[in-house]
Amino acid sequence: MRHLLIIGITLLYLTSCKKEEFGNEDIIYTISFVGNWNNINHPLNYPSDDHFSPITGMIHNDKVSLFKKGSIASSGIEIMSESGNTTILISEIAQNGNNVFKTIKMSGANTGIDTVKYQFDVNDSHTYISLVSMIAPSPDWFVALNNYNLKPNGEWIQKVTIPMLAYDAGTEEGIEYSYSNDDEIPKLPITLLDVPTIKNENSIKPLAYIILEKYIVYNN
Ligand SMILES: [Ca+2]
Repeated sequence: MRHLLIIGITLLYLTSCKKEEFGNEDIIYTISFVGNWNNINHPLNYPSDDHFSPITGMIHNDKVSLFKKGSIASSGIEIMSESGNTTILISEIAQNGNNVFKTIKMSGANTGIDTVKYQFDVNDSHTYISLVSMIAPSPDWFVALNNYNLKPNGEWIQKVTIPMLAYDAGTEEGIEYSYSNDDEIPKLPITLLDVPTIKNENSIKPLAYIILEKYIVYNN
């Protein structure tokens, strides 16, 4: 009985110590956007002014999406993919209310192989990340990480490298690296990009990767 009491008091002491010492946990991720778009991986007509527009997205739950493959692009996705301007896309993200925890606003990559870093926090109600960035110059092409769950099976991912997929927004014609093209009328659904311009050996090599790494901050 006495032993049980001592064990009980010891456990209570350790538990209270841990709380006092470490406090609440904040889950933070560092994110690296790593460009992989160059004239070796994608040699056909490679442009001299290659870059990625501001990288924009959100931390959210499973009730909302930044975009859906097979659906018509929103105005925000259309303008982002055609010009790189994300003003309307950011206002669309805000319209999701409490389904979105954070809006991500990263700078663009100055060349196709630049790296851009950022960090963000998450919570148990908002475990998904979505990101887009225009492939520039292009008609309406963008790279994306769409609806990626950072806490599958109840555990936060420690570190992961994910290839971004390339999409055609379906809003502008053209198969070359060019800003000036006719509009698609009517608009076509968003599809995975399938043009000769950035194909290599019959497959599209990733134009960029996202690296996500978790760390924990303790608040007293
Ligand atoms: Ca297009």
